[in-house]
Amino acid sequence: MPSIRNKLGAAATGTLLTLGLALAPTAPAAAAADDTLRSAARGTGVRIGTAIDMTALAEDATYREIAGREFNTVTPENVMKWEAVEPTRGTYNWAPADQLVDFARSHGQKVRGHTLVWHSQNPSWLTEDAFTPAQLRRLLRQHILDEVGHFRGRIWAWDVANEVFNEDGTPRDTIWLRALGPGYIADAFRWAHQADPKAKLFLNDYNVEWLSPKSDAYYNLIIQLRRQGVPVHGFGMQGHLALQYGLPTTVLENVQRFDALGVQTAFTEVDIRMQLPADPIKVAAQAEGFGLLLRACLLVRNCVSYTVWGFTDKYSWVPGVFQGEGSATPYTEDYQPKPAYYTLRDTLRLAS
Ligand code: 9MR
Repeated sequence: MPSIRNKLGAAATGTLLTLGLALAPTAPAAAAADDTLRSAARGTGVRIGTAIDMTALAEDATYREIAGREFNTVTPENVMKWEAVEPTRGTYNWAPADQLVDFARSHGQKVRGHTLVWHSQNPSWLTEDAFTPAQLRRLLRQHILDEVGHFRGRIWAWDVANEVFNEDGTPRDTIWLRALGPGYIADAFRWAHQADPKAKLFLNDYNVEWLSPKSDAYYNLIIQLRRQGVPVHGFGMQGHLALQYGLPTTVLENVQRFDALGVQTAFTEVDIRMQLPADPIKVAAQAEGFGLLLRACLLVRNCVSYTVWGFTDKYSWVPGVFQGEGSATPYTEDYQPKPAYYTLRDTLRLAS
């Protein structure tokens, strides 16, 4: 069977020739609306999303065009994190996050809010001062009520608590665990629910896409929270994979067990990095990985979205953090779709 890419390429070329037009070199930016990921996702019950870098969105017209055209949900990569919204104690800066919410609204996209309680990207005034546990609890409560309240009615789903477990399934040692004990997680969900009763509230982490002590910890936590009546609605699996460790084999079983609990699931930050340079085998393996996670999502009832952590290598976080690694997203730095892009679209089409 010819690849989707070839089939579409031939069709598109034919149409353009009939019209007497030349194929523009910037073919990806000029793709017809019906050839997009979001049109392929229509009818599948799964939204297709991307993290958005607000600087790129403001400065790069091609980035903006593809972001608006290909995806029907977006997640702010950084601008809703605590250090971004409250850099100085008591002074909020909502402007960049508001801009994203406006962009989403004008492009018919839902927004995943990210993230309310985390050990990272907290403002220095919060982490460096010697607050008492009672003060920290009040600060966390106020932060959640203020932020969720600010966006009330405009956020589809919140990553309420992010990365709260270690690899062995023990609670991660954070400022919150130390001061407030493990109950801070339930509190965070209750406060978020109070501030926006309609938003879907998620736990979110990496290395939880397969069966492991870490994903077991989330499975057990969700059971426990729901038994206590805590409003937890979903489990987000980030999906930061690396080809050199191999593709995981128990993703479907893992997603299925969360699905059976009756909570929503989502792949929230998918990217698949590799040791550079890329070569055709790595590129093919990467496409397989993107497809593997998407198929697992499409095969269960309550998996609601699949978000890539940036759609172009041009702004990916990976090379800055993992030396010698990169090429982790579905588009090259100059916006050429990779096999991973076509695998995503092909897979969505099979399910629609
Ligand atoms: O992509 C984000 C990058 O720009 C930030 O510098 C980094 C800081 O920790 O956070 C990155 O996003 C992370 C996300 O918020 C949570 N899961 C892991 C992501 C990659 O580090």
